[in-house]
Amino acid sequence: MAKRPAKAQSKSVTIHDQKLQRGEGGELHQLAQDGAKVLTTSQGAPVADDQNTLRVGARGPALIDDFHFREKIFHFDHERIPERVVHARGYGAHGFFETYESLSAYTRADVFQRAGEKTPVFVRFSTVAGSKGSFDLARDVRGFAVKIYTKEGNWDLVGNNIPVFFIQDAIKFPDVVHSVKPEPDRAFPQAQSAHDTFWDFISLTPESMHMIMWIMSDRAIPRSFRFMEGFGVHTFRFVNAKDESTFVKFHWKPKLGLQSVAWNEAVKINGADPDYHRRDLWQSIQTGNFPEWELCVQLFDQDFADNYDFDVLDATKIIPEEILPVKPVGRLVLDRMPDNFFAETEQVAFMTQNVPPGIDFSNDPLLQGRNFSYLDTQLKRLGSPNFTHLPINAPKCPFHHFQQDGHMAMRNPVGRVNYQPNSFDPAPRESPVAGYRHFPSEEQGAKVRLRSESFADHYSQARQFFISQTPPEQRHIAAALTFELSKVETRVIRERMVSHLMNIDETLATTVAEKLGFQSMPTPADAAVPPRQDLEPSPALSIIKRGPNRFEGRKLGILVTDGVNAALLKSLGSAIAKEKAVFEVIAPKVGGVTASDGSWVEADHMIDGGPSVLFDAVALLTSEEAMDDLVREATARDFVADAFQHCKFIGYDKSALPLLEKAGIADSFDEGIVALPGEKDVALFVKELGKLRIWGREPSVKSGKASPPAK
Ligand code: HDE
Repeated sequence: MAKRPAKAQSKSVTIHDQKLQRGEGGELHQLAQDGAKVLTTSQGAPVADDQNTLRVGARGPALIDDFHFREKIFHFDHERIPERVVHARGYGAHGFFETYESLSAYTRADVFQRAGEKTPVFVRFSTVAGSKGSFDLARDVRGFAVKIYTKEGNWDLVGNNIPVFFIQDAIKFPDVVHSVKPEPDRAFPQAQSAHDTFWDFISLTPESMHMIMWIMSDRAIPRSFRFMEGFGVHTFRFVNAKDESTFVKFHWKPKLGLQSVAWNEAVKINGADPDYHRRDLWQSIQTGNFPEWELCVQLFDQDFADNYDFDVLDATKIIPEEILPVKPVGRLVLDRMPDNFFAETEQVAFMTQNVPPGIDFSNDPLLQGRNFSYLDTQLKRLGSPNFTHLPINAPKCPFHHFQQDGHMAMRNPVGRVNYQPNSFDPAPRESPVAGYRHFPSEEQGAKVRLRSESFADHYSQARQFFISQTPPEQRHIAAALTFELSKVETRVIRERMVSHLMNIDETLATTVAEKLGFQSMPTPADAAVPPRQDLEPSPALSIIKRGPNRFEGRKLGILVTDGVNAALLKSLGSAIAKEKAVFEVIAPKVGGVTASDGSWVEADHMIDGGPSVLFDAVALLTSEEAMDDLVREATARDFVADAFQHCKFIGYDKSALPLLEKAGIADSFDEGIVALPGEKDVALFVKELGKLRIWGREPSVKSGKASPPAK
């Protein structure tokens, strides 16, 4: 006998004798029998049965009378909107911007007038190349887009975590993006620059060399959004009440310092937790550890611009902080996750052209192109010119205009007047005083398609970036280039790239060539302008030189077994909390373990689910009786071996020595492998975690040679 579909336990309502509840907005909700709100259609009709379609008899055909089913499936079929062409994968949060001091001497932007004033913001971080469902730890630039809801309109500072860009003119944007995206005939690789078309384009585009140095550096694999810088990239203008202009570059500096992961770690994180960056932001905000950045500005006048070594309109160049210091002008705090990812993070529409009075553009050809592009993209993606009606995109200040109608119009102008000029009070009027005034820069010249000669130096700052890095960071750049180019099948592209590297740093070029197995070195690429050798290193460009020296905001992974020393676990936990860091417990079974004093310790992960790549440092709090089993677990051995090869601190109870041995590091102890308790006080161990990595370990790991025992 055919099985009959079960009749749902539908929450039926007696419409004429219904219970009602008043909602937050004063609206009345019908209540089901158990007190929950009654499910309705989008037209508001109460639904009696949401488990079965309407049909003729229990086993008969479906009926088109079923408006509830039709509406539900129709809506589901239209749930997706086009993902962003670039920056498709992203994650956002709400917060506020707090102004430190009045900048009225430079700008009349209302947001910068009063010390201590807080302005609401929404920030969206993103990767660039991958699609919406791609993993977080791609080697890629990160978007750092900030919408500041000022009292004089929304200001969108749509930046990246790298202060330069691949190209100088917006007309090349479709090309660079096409080249990095999956190749069109085969639709792979996803979220990767390591393939022929990207490096083909890059090797034919010398202006990208400075960006290539950044993107092959650890900046492209950040530990979390919380530990990365943001940059407005372009030169903008501040304009004050007297219509005087000052050039400005914007920088966001993370309060907790910069931090990145190792490439081998990134690859493993992508498998273990593809949402690693999302989860990090979610967890830190949900637990009240609100991430914070300082907004800093570099301010300069026309005279500086005229005399600086490079063109300030060229987005492939920076002004080193050592030449022009950065001035902190406010702070950004993210303290609230969106209520709904789609409504806010997916539908937020950033546009570089959103600027309030007092902030203006320069002639940077990339910025000019962006100002043109972002409106199109929002119309395509959100499907209606009324995307500003979505709460996430609407200004939070009063607004009055005569735009009307169109798809999804939610607020048309009220009243009789929808035109200007008009003679009806109180219809809105323009205001020459309060209104946005563009800086009246004088422009002249022939109508040409021409790249300025002042944009021609493509190598000098690439070199400056490279020589500003510490030896481990330089090794990572060489390794990244080698990895990426090893995935390029066309030999001539690899050679072309190395010929560019020769104009940047000869040792870098020869290292990469040697690791790729070149038989001979190519000749250096033709350079439009001879690369300068005299630019001083800029220490501000190195992540390691500006290390945080504290473990605050980081995460320790504690591997425990039955019999874990309860007192040690407790003191480690409180030392971590004192440092304003967090820890998670990893155990053979996720249920937990019994500690030495008989207490039960809950685990956050089983070993397979909590590999050491997810943590900034690890501790092995094991017991002798559990060791026999533990050393036979491949995942436990990987936990330790990975922590070691990723140069992390490893604290261990002496019962864990057999595990260290099985992981192949018993003869390679260094200052980062610390017996607990004993060798060092637990609190001191936690303090030392602030060094984050023992980079000195790296060369021996790479060459497979163990370093000599430290003691
Ligand atoms: Fe974008 N960029 N971009 N871009 N960009 C977009 O707008 C574009 C550039 C950046 O979290 C798109 O809403 C052009 C530089 C971020 O929603 C699109 C050019 C920088 C985001 C677009 C550039 C950026 C975008 C795609 C060359 C760093 C994500 C979806 C001139 C300063 C914003 C969208 C978010 C997004 C165009 C270059 C940053 C297609 C034409 C340089 C952070 O409009």
